[in-house]
Amino acid sequence: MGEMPSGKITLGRYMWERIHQIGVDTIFGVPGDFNLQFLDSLFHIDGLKWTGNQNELNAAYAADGYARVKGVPGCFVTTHGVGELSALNGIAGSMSEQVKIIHVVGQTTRAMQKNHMMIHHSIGNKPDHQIYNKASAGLRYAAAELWDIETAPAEIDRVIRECFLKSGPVYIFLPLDLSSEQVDASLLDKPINTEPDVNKAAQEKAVKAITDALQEAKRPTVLVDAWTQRFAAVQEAAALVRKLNVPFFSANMGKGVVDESEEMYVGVWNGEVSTPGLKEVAKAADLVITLGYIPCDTNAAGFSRKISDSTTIHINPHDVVVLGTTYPNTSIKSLLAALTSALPSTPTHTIPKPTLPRPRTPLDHAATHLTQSFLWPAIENFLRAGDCIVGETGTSNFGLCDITFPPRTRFITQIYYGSIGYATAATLGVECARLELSSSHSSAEESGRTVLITGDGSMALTIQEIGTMIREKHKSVIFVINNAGYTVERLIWGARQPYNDIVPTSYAHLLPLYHHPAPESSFHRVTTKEELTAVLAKKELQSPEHLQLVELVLDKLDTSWRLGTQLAWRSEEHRKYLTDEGFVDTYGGWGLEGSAGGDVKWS
Ligand SMILES: Cc1ncc(C[n+]2csc(CCOP(=O)(O)OP(=O)(O)O)c2C)c(N)n1
Ligand SMILES: [Mg+2]
Repeated sequence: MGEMPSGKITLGRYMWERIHQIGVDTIFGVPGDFNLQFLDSLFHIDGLKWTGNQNELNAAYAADGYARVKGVPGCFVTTHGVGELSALNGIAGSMSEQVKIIHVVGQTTRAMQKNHMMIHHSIGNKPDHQIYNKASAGLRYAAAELWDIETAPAEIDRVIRECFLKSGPVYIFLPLDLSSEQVDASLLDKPINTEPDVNKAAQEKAVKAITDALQEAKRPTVLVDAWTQRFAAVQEAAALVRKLNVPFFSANMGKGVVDESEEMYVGVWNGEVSTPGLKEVAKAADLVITLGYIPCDTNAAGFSRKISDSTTIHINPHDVVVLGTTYPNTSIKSLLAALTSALPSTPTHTIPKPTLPRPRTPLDHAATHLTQSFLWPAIENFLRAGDCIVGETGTSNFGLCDITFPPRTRFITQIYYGSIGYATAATLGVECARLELSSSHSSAEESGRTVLITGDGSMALTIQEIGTMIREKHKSVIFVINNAGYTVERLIWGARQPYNDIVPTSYAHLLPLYHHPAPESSFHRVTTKEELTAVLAKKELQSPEHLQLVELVLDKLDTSWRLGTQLAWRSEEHRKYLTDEGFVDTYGGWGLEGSAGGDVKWS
């Protein structure tokens, strides 16, 4: 952090100083005439950097990726109306997935607002300039609707604190004229308290209830999920599973939150869509402790991970539910630390780690062309410790959930909100954050790489952000699955319908379009298994000096078994649809034992 300013500073400067103080070093966004002046003041702050985006939706996604990796809010700036509205889908994703975001909106001046002036970007003859602010009201935890210079600094501080406590988006609406008014720089001396208040009495009660239940249990297990990461409790979760020393699992969204290289880690417990043997081990538990659990369809295999209240403890971000009884007003990070220290140093349970059956052999193992069943194990071998893996909605997320991650992996993906295009633009923010964090590592190997795996349909939505990555000299490795369209949608409905096709794209032209410095050696097209093996071994991908783009040509009816099985599980009719349409059935029978369809009412 640079020298603290003294005397009077503008409100714009005050806002950036506050945002920088909480650990934000990169600001994303798109300029507009209602934010330009206060954008200038961020360049006066040592260590604070502007990374402009190709559009506001991408800015929101990039800020989201940044926040997930750095553990501090992602921050981006837009302009009145046109800019702030374009970002809304990204903001909703951060709301849905509990990602800390500060969205700064440069608004029209207060005089323009009071006089309902017909300023560009407004609607009607007597425009309400706050109409766009109202549009985002349900998609944020707090908003500083700044108007008065006396209260503005405290309002900014309030929403920054809320951003940490709620772990989600907050807004700062800043009328352009107000941004240049002056406030005391001494207000910066006292840092914003971003820690939640801990109700010790509530925490003690909850810890006691959990330890009592653990005493009773013969075969407890733990299921780690993503809110643990969003609410900054990763280390506490790792300490807990180590001290408990019982076999534990992750949900799809919780992959990599606790290292998969941990001694007692078993794998991804995804209800009926789990590798053979795994769900039997999970079901044998007489007590399940969930950490930061998200039981949505895409994270619970179509609601097929049945866990009953009477045998479950949910440790949620703000409360704990022990066998159906709720203990409110807790905070996951502090609670996990207290729980771990309350456990005996010699583990109560001695449950050996289960031995699972050997991996199945895919029916298409003899094919020479590239297949999904060959791709994912190859990606597993390619990944290494410290990598940030960004996965996209589509076949790629399901493939990624099928492989084991090396230590210190961070998995960035929107499995709940699932807005396609997210992953490509988020990759920009992920790499910015990874580089900021890795400046403390001694070697490039230790700090890993940023690896994006996305689909052709998804990438099309946000493809321009690759230009920003090239401009920023990022060295991320990007894999795009070219399977001629929306395969995941084909699996759901309309296998061969034209609405599931996309515009054929020549990926070889992408890097030159954005002035990539070495496009020939950085673009790789793969159609066979042999080519994939050769490309993954190249030094350009192992230790990239420039951004790398790998086009993976796959059949449009090929899918990762996890996705096929999740859909086949819905009903016998759907299983038949998949077979009749000729989708690749990796292991036969769609990987299901017995008949499909649970008791979920889908319609
Ligand atoms: C913004 C948005 N629009 C539409 C959808 C619906 N949708 C979900 S997945 C998908 C297709 C993804 O295709 P692709 O990225 O090519 O992945 P594939 O399954 O082919 O690997 C679509 C259109 C969505 N989730 N988000
Ligand atoms: Mg596709």
